[in-house]
Amino acid sequence: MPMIPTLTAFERSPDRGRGLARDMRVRWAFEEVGQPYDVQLVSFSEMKEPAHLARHPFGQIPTYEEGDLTLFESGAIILHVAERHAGLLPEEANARARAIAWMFAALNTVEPPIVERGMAFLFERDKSWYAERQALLEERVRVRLDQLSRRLGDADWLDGAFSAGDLLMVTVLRRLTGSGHVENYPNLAAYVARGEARPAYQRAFEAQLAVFTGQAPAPTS
Ligand code: GTB
Repeated sequence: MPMIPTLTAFERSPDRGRGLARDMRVRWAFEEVGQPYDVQLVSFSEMKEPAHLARHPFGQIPTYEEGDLTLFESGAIILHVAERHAGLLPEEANARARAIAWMFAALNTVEPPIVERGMAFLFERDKSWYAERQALLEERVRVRLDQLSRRLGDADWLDGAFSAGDLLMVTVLRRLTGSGHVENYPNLAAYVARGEARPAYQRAFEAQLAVFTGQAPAPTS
């Protein structure tokens, strides 16, 4: 009997079901490969208690538990899922290595300036120096989007077929929702929309939204 992995997610996501927290990307990966999963919802206080700190040293979500394996870090979880199921990484060795490079690029090169911008907006907006800092942060995001847009060009995905690299990149770009940044690059806006249009994305989105609305997601065939 195969074990069903359990993912942890916010009991009350501050994004009110917009799918911006990092459980969304793991849900999407599970849906892409057809892996059923359970979700354990955790409150902000539970995340800092010993039971959750044993799963996640930094007291965050998401985590992954399957049998005697516990993982944290959304990228590591998705790599684990992608290595064990077809659908998120190419078979051919070099193409697979390049797709993994895009996973790291999403998390290490594109996400940091986006998160930094978001954190400054949330926590530093009332500081006297915010306007000056904001200009720097906006510029850093623009530089990365410019580079990414040029590399994507008119391709559908970053390197051939859709991969875990695209999955992560789309979720990272979604964190700019409402900022107008992505809309400045029609090819990136279309890229995000292509990701969001995937049936697996939509099932994952509905499932995380149901946590917020309290309604079970519609059954899928
Ligand atoms: N590097 C880790 C990973 O990729 O898994 C980062 C994990 C992380 O930042 N988790 C956040 C968390 O648990 C949730 S996703 N924070 C609680 C804490 O640190 O105490 C970040 C997030 C939260 C909320 C929104 N939102 O509301 O829009 C978006 C993103």
